[in-house]
Amino acid sequence: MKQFAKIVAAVVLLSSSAFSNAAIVKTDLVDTTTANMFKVSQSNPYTFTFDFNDGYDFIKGSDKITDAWLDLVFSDNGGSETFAVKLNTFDILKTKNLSGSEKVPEITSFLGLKLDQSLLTTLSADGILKLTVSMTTGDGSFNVVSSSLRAVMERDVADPAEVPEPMSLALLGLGLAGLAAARRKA
Ligand SMILES: [Ca+2]
Ligand SMILES: [Ca+2]
Repeated sequence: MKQFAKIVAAVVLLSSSAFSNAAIVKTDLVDTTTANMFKVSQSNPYTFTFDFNDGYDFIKGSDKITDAWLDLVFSDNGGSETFAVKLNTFDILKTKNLSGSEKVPEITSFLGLKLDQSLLTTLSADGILKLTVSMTTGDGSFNVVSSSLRAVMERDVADPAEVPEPMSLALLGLGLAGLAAARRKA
């Protein structure tokens, strides 16, 4: 009887792994804007809407976005200013003066700003996030060179290659039954 219980447990384990035919497929999504040196001043924020519904293989309500990062590239050619970057209403970056002078304009990059869970949930649900870059102090300006939103999307798919055929399952069952019979005889 003990032996029989072991065999039953083995069959249940094999069946459950044979039937777990769903697979998660990961895809990288990237939405990039070249902002053409958009000039940000106190009266002129830069806005851009990242939208994975527009030309991407993203199924709203079904696919999940599990990770995402914002990349920003700015340039400045002098003056003292501070700025803030929002995704929707969430402050993702607040920083001090960008370096660079009239003689030596400089490019400053902020790469891999990781989105927190609340932003991931929103992005996952809507496929959309609105970027706003505003100057908070200073009376000059700076430029947005580019901005990118990179995301990892997960989709549950049934993988036909992993679906066992009824015959092979039946053979497996017969094999195990045979094994059990052999053990009982021994
Ligand atoms: Ca400036
Ligand atoms: Ca500056």
